[in-house]
Amino acid sequence: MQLKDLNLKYPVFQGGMAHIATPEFAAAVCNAGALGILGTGAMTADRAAAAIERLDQLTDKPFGVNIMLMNPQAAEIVDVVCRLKPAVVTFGAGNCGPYIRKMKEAGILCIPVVSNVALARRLERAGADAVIAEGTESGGHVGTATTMALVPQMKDALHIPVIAAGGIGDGRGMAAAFCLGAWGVQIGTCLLASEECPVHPRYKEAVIKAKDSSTVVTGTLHNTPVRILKNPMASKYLSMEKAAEDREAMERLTLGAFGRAVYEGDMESGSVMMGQIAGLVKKKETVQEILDRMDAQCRQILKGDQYLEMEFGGAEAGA
Ligand code: TUI
Repeated sequence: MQLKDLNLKYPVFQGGMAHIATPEFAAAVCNAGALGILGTGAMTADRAAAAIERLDQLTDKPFGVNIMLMNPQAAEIVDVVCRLKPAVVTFGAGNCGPYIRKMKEAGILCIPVVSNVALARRLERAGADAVIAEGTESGGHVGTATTMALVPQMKDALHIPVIAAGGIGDGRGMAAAFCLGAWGVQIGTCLLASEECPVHPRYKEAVIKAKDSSTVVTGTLHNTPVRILKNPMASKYLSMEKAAEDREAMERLTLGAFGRAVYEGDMESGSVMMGQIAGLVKKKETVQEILDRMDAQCRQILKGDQYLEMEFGGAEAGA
């Protein structure tokens, strides 16, 4: 099994966003021609099993399952996927090395999300089939390197395909990823305001209203950097970090905060995860419209006419 055997119409993965990437949402992405991925980050193993079975009923296409390694039931969810065998499993927020062998024996494509080259090399040696190189532009749990810096360095260091993630919100970002050597892209933020996305309407409005400077990274002090919308909760959290306040008090602030944002639309005290390209999202569209538009724009750019026809005023190059 290889990436090309997924027979995707578009080389696009949907980020496995916990609470957000439900079976219905992932199925909509699959049916629109990309790889839909179930987000099990906030699920128990039993709920993950039921959700995988539901997604399997909702699409005939191959799909993925994301396992968030900070989930206390991550090991049990690995057993669930080995039994139910989705085409792809992506891993986030930790080192999936110990699980790779077992999953490959089950015939599953194993694709960790990584934010530095050292871990990517280790996971390639452990048998990963590809990596998702995620830049700090992404929403949620992030590393420090940007997508622009990370993708070519991953590409040079590895033999397996590299999928670019972080800061990709339209066909320009997608084309840029291919120029950096990516096999495909993973997107999340630009799907948040889609018709099919199950987040609260106020979450969608917040994405549409966001600007380039609307997100901040919280949690660096305790080694769990998370990019979220700059709202009163984020500001309070950052000032507590600055004052190096008690960790428990800070954890109380974020406890359940992501669920409050997604389900209740709490944009004040909720943790509203989104990436830096939220400012590119201007309106509600269907997932199909978003993917078709990205693909058309990407193809247009990669034909190369724009660059070749540019006038720099200098001597003729490339002749
Ligand atoms: O996992 C993500 N994004 C996420 S997970 C999430 S849920 C959460 N909520 C609050 C705190 C923490 C998590 C929200 N968004 N993206 C994939 C990703 N994985 N980005 C960075 C990493 C990563 C980080 C450390 C991968 C490996 C890693 O390794 C640590 C080690 O043990 O070497």
